[in-house]
Amino acid sequence: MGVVNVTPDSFSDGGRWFEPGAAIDHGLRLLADGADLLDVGGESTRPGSRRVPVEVELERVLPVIDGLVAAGAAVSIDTTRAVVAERAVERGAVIVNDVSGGLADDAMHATVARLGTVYVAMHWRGHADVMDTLATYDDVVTDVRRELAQRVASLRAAGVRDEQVVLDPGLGFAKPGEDNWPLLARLGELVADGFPVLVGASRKRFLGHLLAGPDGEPVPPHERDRATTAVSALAASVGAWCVRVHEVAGSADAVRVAAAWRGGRSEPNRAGGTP
Ligand code: PMM
Repeated sequence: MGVVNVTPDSFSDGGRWFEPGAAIDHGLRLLADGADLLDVGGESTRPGSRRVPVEVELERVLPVIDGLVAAGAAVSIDTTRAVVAERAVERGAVIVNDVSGGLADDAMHATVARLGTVYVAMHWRGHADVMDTLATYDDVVTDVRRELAQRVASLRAAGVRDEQVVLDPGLGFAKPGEDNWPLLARLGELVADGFPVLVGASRKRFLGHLLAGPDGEPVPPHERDRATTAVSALAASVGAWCVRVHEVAGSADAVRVAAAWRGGRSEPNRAGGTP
């Protein structure tokens, strides 16, 4: 899944693809790099960021969805708002990616039941302006799995079918640095819960801290792509269904390596066979 942020302020690529034409071109480049899905978002979830009005979110994402769907892309809409999800699906989006797992909008689960699309429920505890204050866990992996199970119960109660549901541990969301590593180390436990799992580690702060030099300064987001690729390979090797990344080419290779590694054999490239 390639990231197409149509925002002026996302932490790693804010402002770079803010014009619809630039965002569409960027999405097409990610497809050429091997993305199977493009995740279009119009609201930054950067720690500390403020919400944008719904009209602004719609104005940002709809023209970009139109352009990418017209080009044949499978698009997911990255939103916490039911109305944005609904309008995006009307325009051809096939997945609703909700970083709040439905907690930000009471109407979301019923909307997804009606739309019938795949729905990514991410682990979340609060909006970006407060999430850093909500990061208290007994055991982060157990707590995240339990809270995701509660999201699944809410989805079922709203009439969403299990086949629609993808779960995501929500790396970096109400999870400061060190809390992210147990979630990756024990990703197999989440996979074993039985739903497809999406992992969004791309360029996140905990990777910047991991790669810090002797001065302790985290490396900047655009220098975190090699580490992101490593996460993609490792996540895929324990059974993740999808990795959400800004730089696609490396991760596309990584997940193919992981698939061959897991299967003990290589599969021909859909684009025309192994070279
Ligand atoms: N992370 C971001 C945005 N959307 N969606 C899912 N499902 N999982 C994530 O981890 C996730 C997400 C934040 O990253 P960005 O600001 O670079 O898009």
